[in-house]
Amino acid sequence: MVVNKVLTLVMIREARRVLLGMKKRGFGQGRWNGFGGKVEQGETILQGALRELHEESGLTARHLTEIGRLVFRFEGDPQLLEVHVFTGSTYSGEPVETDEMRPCWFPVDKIPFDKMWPDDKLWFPIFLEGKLFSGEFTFEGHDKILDYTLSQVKKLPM
Ligand code: 95F
Repeated sequence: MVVNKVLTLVMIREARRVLLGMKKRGFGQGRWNGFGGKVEQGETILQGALRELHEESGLTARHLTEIGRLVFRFEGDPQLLEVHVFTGSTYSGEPVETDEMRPCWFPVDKIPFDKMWPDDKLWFPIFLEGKLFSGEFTFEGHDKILDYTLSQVKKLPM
């Protein structure tokens, strides 16, 4: 039986800038993205988000709040990826480069969409407005979105 994979994605957001990491290896290598990854057995989705943020960026977030729910289908792969998107603005520590990620602050009007997953340019505007969103994307390979739905929502489903 195919079990959907649950992943997290964390964007640290200050008033005019967002912290992204350049993925140095593995899935999404060569692209800027938030911090995140697989939720492990025995941890909640929020705990997974906090752990991955710390492992990949060196930051300890004080509060994270879930702002989006994204489901990805890659053509030919039966497994759906369910990504829980979080944001927060209060943290301790300073961003550090790790084996996995090279962190960098980007002004909100200079987000490097041409070096990010192609869905990001679609939902980032909603995120930057401080609103909640929910979407589903079907990819062909890693560069092409075949079809998608995306909407701003009042609440995220449990
Ligand atoms: C974005 C993604 C993906 C896509 C990669 C895996 O960790 C969670 C984030 N992630 N992030 N913005 N787009 C298509 C691949 C699922």
